[in-house]
Amino acid sequence: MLELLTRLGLPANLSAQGGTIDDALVWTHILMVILFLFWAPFFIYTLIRFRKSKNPNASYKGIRSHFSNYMEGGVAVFEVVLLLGFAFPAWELRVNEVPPAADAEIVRVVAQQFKWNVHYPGPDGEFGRTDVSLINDEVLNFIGLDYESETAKDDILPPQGHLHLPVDKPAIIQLSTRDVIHSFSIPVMRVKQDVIPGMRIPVWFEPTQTGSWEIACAQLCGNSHYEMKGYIHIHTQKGYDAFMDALSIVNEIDDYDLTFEADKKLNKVIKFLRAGDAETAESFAVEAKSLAKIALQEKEEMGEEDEWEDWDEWE
Ligand SMILES: [Cu+2]
Repeated sequence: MLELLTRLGLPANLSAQGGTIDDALVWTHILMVILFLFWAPFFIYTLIRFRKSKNPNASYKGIRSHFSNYMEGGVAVFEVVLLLGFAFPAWELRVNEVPPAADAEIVRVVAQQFKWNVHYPGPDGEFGRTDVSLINDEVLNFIGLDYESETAKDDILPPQGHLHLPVDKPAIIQLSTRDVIHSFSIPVMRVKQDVIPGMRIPVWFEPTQTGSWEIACAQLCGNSHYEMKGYIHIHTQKGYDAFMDALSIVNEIDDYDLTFEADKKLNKVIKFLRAGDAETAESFAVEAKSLAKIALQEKEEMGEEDEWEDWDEWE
């Protein structure tokens, strides 16, 4: 049945915890197929058997047998089994058996019309303070990060719409939104969660395969809802570590002329993950990291003086 559903368009499950969702899907479809095989012929039979030309007058007695009661009872029992046997345990796994934070990647995702903002705590493991009053799209501070706060200094904010994670490690995503209700949906991870204003809602999943897939917004959130598309990139652990280190250094340097080469390699990582080649992606991530380190050295050697010299020329 799962194979049939996959052929009909169900995306592959590439997560460790998604199997419970698929079980519930499969058994729901089995019940529906059984119901269809009984009800559809029965419906056609009644259309012919009780047609107006043969039955000009309605029967005031109706059916006397209890057969239909037993059938309805059977369907109800099946539905109880679906709920108690599949849906409740899947939900329990999702909300009660969250992996311990120490063994997981913890990332914040902040939704906005019509983008996904991804926020990593950086090496210190602590998210910098955020405040809605600090949100300023013109200086690209989409989540209102307080750059004055000590814990914010090492935070990593990749380009909007790109979520990076390592393979075979649970990820806990803390969801929040700047504006309206959105819905964070990654079909291949069997994750879909509404993002509600004023709340921070955790979801978790464990990717089991490297590569790149789509994140969708599954809640009609405004007139450009259709373009609220993001990407989830699953790296090897080594590739992920190097990629995040490189990204962190590039953010710190904050000078495109210096980080141009490293940026090019970072783009290559994404390109190769999309093509399903995580090994090549990993080697590009390692290269990006060393290029970023070189750029950082260059910046330090240049020092602050040069910047002021440039400034004088303009005056
Ligand atoms: Cu949305």
